[in-house]
Parts: sequence; C-alpha cells; structure tokens
Amino acid sequence: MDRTAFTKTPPTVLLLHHNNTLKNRWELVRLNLSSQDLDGHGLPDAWEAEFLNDFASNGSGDRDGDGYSDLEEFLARTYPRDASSYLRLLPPSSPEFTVSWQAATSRTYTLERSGNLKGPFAPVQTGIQGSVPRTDFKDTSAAGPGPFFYRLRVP
Ligand SMILES: [Ca+2]
Ligand SMILES: [Ca+2]
Repeated sequence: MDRTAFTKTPPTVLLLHHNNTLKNRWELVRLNLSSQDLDGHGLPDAWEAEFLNDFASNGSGDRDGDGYSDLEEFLARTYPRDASSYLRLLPPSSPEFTVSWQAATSRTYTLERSGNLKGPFAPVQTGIQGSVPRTDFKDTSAAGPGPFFYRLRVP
C-alpha cells in the first residue's frame, strides 16, 4: 500500500483513516487501483470494480456465459457481464477479403492468415487500431483462389 501525502493529482481511490483518539491525526492513504492486482489473478482491481462489481473473479470464470473467461474479456476489452460482447470475427461484408470484428478503441490487433485451417498462421498486419463499433481490414495481400482462413490476436 502506498502511503503518501495528498497531492494535486487526484487519486483513483482514496481511503481516509481518521484516528479520533488524539483528535488531531489524519492519515491519507492513496491506492492506485488502475494497475494494482492485489489478488494476483491478472485482472487489475480497478477493472474488476468497474466491470465485475466485485473482486471475486479468479480470472478463469465466465461471468456472462459467453464462452470467454473474465481474463480473456479483460485482455480483449470486451464486457464480462454482457454475453453479446466478446472478441469475434464478423461475417464478411464484401467478397474483397475485408475482415471485420467487434473491437475496442483501447486495443490493437494482429490479423493472421493461413491457407489451411490447421495453420500455420502468419501475420497479415500487426498494430491494427480498433474502432467502434467494428474494425474493418481489407487484406490486399491475399492472392489466388484461396481458401483463406483468418485469426485475430490481441495485441
Ligand atoms: Ca465471458
Ligand atoms: Ca462478454
């Protein structure tokens, strides 16, 4: 726990302890929950508080039953209590090798392609910035009759 004097930078969460015995002692305790993971499950405490409303998840649970663990939802920046929100490729919108997915703006993605479903997959593009409500990427390097199989990675 980081015990520091209050600064002009507003803390993420501030706990105030007041010792009334002496009536003159105040202690300010600043916690930075944005990156702390006190239970060590890989989920930042601030994310757990905001998106799960508790700290009970061990990361492997699937709170909304969409098939993706809470940890996977955190990594993809999808909503762990909304079964319609999970990382997935969307049906193709055009025959010109445009790959689309439901994205988060705070994430970058790597799109991979293979001529065989079993792989190996090779990166088509890395560092694709997500956009809402969907991200579209036109694969201009796909040539020939295919088939082409795509896989999405975060990041
Ligand atoms: Ca889930
Ligand atoms: Ca979800």
